Amino acid sequence: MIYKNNIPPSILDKTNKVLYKVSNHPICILKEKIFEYFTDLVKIEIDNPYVSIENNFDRLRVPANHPSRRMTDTFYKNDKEVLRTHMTSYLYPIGKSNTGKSQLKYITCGDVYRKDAIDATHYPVFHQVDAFCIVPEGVDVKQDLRNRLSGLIKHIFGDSISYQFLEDSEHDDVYFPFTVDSLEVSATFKMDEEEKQLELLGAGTVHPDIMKDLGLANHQAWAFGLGIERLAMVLFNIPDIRLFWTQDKRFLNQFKAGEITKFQPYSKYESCYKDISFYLNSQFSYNDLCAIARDEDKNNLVESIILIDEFDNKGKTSQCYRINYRSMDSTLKNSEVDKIQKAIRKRLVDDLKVELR
Ligand code: FA5
Ligand code: MG
Repeated sequence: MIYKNNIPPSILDKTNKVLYKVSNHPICILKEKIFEYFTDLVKIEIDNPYVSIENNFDRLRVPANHPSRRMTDTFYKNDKEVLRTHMTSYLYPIGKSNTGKSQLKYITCGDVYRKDAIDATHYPVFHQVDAFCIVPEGVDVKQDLRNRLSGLIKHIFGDSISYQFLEDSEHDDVYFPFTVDSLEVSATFKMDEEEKQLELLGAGTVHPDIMKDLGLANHQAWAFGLGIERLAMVLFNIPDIRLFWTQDKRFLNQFKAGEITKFQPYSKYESCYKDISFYLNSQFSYNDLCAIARDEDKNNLVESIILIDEFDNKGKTSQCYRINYRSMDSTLKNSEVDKIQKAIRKRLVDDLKVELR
């Protein structure tokens, strides 16, 4: 597989924003709050978001043919480097750097990049906190991890949140190639009068092969990675993940360093939608549609892409997607929306070979 640069300008533009260091931004406020809880871990921040394919995937046992490696899922700089898709990509370089001293007790934070779905809780750039901690002999690594995570959630939310541990022994989809005894934590909370369930973090015991690779074969360590936006949306009551990137003063001026306050909604700019219907072929995937939309949507106007209708006709499957448009920073221009929609339609035919209806 030859990987070429597939990083559009709209994404490149995000790589020097370092929101997690802007002290009155919700991302940074929450990061500080999380860091504060882990007093025993060394804090490490690496601003350069480019990492080697080896550290992002190979060393973490991500199979060579795993879908997350595709050009439609990951931003490649070239055939050696990617925009980090998770903050776990430092496990090997940091863990290995102190060979002999096994200093694997750290917490890190940074912006990560994925060609993901487009909706109110997914964004191609988001922030993760990742932590690793070697436990002393005799300590139950699983129990220690669960205690720490419960403690963290209490530290952030107090008792006002209900959360669940989803264990890999009970849920097949809870899986990370770099951990065993993996688990996820999800939370139930109310937003806009609606009860919502949101995945907050993934965690587990670092895989024995990786410990061996680090020269720590006789040790055990736990690790976890959480999405800051997800927690921040609940904590600050922020309804749309794109707001974290707005330049609107009505958003930015609401928050103060070190303080957790509820977001006061202000009137949104109006939205509009355009539907697109087509007969699928076997190649088509929703992710490819999102990837195309993201490419053509240079100014982040696409708010969501939702499947609204599907039917079978003479052995062919037809789907209809609704593309919702809204700008966070200005009034939509019809001509701009039309231009994006037209470009998406064209690329659906040219690249994905679907039959438009
Ligand atoms: C990971 O990225 C693992 N590296 C986490 C991990 C670390 C597991 C160490 C075990 C040990 P996952 O892809 O599930 O896992 O992402 C972690 C969290 O990031 C999710 O729980 C979610 O809160 C957040 N997240 C994932 N995708 C997005 C997205 N597109 N937008 C916003 N937040 C996201
Ligand atoms: Mg996940």
